[in-house]
Amino acid sequence: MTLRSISSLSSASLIQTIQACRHATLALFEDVDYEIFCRQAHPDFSPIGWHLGHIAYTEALWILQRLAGYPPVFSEYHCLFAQDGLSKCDRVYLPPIAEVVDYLDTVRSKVLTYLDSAPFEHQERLWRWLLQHESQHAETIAMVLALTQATDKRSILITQTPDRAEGGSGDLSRAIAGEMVFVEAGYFEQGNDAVDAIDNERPIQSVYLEDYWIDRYPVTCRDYRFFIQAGGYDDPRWWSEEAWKWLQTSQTRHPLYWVDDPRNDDHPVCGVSWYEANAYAQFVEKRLPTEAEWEKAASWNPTLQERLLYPWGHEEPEQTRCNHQHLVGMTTPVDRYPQGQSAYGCFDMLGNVWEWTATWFGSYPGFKGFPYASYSQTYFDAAHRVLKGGSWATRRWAMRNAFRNWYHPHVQQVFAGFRCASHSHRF
Ligand code: AVJ
Ligand code: FE
Repeated sequence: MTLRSISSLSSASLIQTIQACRHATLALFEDVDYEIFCRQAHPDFSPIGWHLGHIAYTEALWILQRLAGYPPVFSEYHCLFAQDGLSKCDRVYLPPIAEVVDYLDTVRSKVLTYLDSAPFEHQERLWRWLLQHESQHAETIAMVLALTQATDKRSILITQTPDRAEGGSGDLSRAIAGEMVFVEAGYFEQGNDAVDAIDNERPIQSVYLEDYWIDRYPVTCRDYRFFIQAGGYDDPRWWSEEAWKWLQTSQTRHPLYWVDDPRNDDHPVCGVSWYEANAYAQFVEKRLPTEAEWEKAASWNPTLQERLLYPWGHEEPEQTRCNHQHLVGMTTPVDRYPQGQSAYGCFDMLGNVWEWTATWFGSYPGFKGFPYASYSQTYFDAAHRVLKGGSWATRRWAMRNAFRNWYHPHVQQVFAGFRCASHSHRF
């Protein structure tokens, strides 16, 4: 059983990569005015301007202060942009956009100067972490923009827009509902110990899984409409007590990015909470997969007896394999990427929409926090569920079979859908 390691970066390719990542981050702000920059679109999320400043703060702290040993810069921003500085609702008092962009630029130019002579080979893990840190905040920015657009119809970015949606192959409507693949019982190694691993992916652990079935495709809008029309949101059978309470309080009647148009039928449902995903799974007499089941269906090649970094193998994600990195700018039909299939024949394991799993976010035995103790540790609280796979807005540096995302089960804002699993296959 081998897992080939990701190729190591040279400092020249690192520079190219962090610059490309930054360019994409700033591009998100092209049509943003100061009001949107500072607006808290939802109590669970900070304003996008805060995320932008926090990206610079984090780069300055970990590279300029900790690695390079330079004195602190822009001390007046420390409390504002630190992850543990202010509560989310107090993050709305921000400097002008141009000043925050200047903060980013100033920090970056010092970072590039430092990189000229930095002992890069010994620091690669931290640089890779930083790149993924910016990538994740950039996706949150895209989410908050989508949310802003959903609430006040300012057209900045949209997830499922019928006038741009394209249908799939056409066979999908017949093939899709309930199509599952079989995964045989056995031991499986879960996690990632390569240099790009985030602390919560380490160390690799061996888990035994029984036989199971898992959906070939994520649940589509067509599938999900059936649940809505069958009165799924009014039927307490599908919801736990806690989920039912959330449903009544939030008055939710459909997914957040729901656009009821047949042109979206082959697209994955996007913008569901874990509660909605779980309710749908109950409704179709299935269940959500555990994280390990999801990861095995994405990673394991039973013919080669080999574990793969990506569903298709070891080559890095690109546009023929999956919908990611804003290359399309919205969801795509779930059968669009046959070249991205896993060895078991699952489509869209990476990209398009994040997928909720049944698993509570927690540590693997032997966990060590990096680069700071509480990066993941704070969230090992049996209150967050694991999401896998990445969305159409996920950058390629934070997208792989082992990557773990986490959110509270009530959160609807993530570009998230799901697929179901089952111990037996009755369909
Ligand atoms: C893993 C996306 C939930 O944004 O809250 C960023 C990642 N942690 N900075 C988040 C994170 C610290 C985290 N998520
Ligand atoms: Fe952060």
